[in-house]
Amino acid sequence: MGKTITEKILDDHLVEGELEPGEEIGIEIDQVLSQDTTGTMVWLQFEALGLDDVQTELAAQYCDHQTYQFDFKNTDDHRFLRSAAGTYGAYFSRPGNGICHQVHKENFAAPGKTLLGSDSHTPTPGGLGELAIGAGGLDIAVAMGGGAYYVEMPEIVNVQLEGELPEWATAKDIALEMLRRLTVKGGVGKIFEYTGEGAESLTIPERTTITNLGTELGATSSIFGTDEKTKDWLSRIGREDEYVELSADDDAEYADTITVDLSELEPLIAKPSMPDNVVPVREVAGQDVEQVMVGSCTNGAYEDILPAAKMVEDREIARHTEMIVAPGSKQASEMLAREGWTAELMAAGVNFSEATCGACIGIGHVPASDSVSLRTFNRNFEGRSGIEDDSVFLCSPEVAAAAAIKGEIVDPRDLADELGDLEAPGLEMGSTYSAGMGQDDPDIISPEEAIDDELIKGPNIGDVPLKDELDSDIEGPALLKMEDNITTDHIIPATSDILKYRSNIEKLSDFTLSRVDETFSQRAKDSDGGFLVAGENYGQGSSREHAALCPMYLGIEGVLAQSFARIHKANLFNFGLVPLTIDEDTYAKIDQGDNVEIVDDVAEGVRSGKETFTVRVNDDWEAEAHLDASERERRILAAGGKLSLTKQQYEED
Ligand code: MIC
Ligand code: SF4
Repeated sequence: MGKTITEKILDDHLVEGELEPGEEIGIEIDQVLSQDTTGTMVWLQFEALGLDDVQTELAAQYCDHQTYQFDFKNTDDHRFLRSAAGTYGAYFSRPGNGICHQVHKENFAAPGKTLLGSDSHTPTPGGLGELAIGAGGLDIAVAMGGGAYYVEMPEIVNVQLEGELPEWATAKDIALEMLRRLTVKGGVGKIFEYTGEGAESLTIPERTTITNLGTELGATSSIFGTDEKTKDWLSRIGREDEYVELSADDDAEYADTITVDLSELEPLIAKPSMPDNVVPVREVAGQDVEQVMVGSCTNGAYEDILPAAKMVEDREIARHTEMIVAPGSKQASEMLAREGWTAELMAAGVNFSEATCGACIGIGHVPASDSVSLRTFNRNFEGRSGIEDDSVFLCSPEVAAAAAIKGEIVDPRDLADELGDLEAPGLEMGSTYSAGMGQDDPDIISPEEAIDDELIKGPNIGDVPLKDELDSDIEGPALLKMEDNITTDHIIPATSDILKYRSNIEKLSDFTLSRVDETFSQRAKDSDGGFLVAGENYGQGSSREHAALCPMYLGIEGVLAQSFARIHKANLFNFGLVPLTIDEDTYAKIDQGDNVEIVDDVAEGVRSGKETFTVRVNDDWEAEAHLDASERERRILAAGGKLSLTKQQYEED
């Protein structure tokens, strides 16, 4: 039987298990990446594991989320990361050099390789044919130490792209169409493989926009094969020798096939406050827009910003609208400057941000109260922009630029009719990439050029908390009951006042679930253990392991939810919290404050492979709760988390 692209890469990297959907597999990791806000824990855990050197082909540490360094704590974090990269042998990308996904794509991502990253949008270089997966920091630390990465073998779904995009429809609209059809849960347990003549017609920046947004579907990863376009892109940046041919066999078998006819697509937009709240732009046209942002790790390449620049060239953006370009990398900023587009954008009234995540997580450019912000980003979860009742729409750079010109949401086709001289910019590749970036970039410090050879820890950098072995009796109050689709932004928000504590769990845990209930962390501290209760897709969004680590630190022992997001569930195991699945009726019946007792011996049940546990609520009624865990995950849980277990294993070896 023929193989899919994913199966070919997995076959080359498989160290344990079989490629059967649902089975746990262990794979060898070639490259790892981490960023500043998850990276501090990655290296603290690497240190706690007693590891000496990076064992993967390549590790790269980026500083991208908190580059404004509002507080010395951010700067100390960055210095600690530089010292860790130097001490252990990773590349270090300096603050301001750009967002990890864009910079990694430009410098290191290579077809046929595996990449594991402590950020949920790690799958971005899937557009180049790399099999890239997001995970929690502890998984990254273990992989960097040479350990395999374990994941449930996903179903491989083929997305057949037919036809070609019409004028004004873009790669962003392909991704938004996928979200409209499948929702934010539609990709859980899946890898999407994009093939067909439509896929071949897309350039690398367009493909990486689609693979980046696969994360919003909840997918394990998304990938394209390689072809002339891949070769051309790699040769533009002086890495043509890294090209490998990669395509699915003609008789490859997929779990499912989704067909998207590109010629039928039109400009789309995701309304507040979920990326799957997608409608045609025309449906929401006419709303006043106060802010437009073009950039981020989704649409922050030079080729993403260029269409917006061409649209505003020789025009002025509306007086009451602010337009900000937030390039994904310094490379993109540099090319815009070299090719004259920075001046054009400025002349039109556009402002620039440095190449940082910034506004995407509520750091800078917070929208005014009760106003509409149009962004080319990938997430618009409520409150993420830095203001609680925000109104953030997600769209393509073309739709964003059209709104900036008109001052209101408008389908660019209608704006073109109205203005008479506005042409669809189309996509043009840049011609001034600097070749061999990874080697020559002054903002990337290679392991050979390392500045430090020991860790430098400022006063805010804390220790990694450890949990005891799993108890036999688990009983406590349902400390908080939450709804469906609770994001990690709800559990541990990412705004600047909180982000500075990512390396200080004691402080950070005070903010746990504060966006849902301000009194939560105090209540958890006052209680001797307890549970969280949630609906479907609990923990969707980011890879931040702090969303499991902080509840663990506060003494939470388990989460009862209707379903879990993939990375968050793995993080719960990694920090020794029991993730139990309950049905809709049980969810509806449990109230906040109810006493929940797991009737069975939990430690024994976890060890022996027990799948169904009985929960007794208020000594009054009972229900079933399920533990869906591999043998390895059970060992992790029983040991009180992956750090304890891995340390034990290293000691035994
Ligand atoms: C995000 O987009 O939510 C983040 C901020 O990049 C996170 C990582 C983090 O919380 O540090 C992610 O996507 O994993
Ligand atoms: Fe940064 Fe936003 Fe991308 Fe996360 S989604 S990596 S915060 S730009």
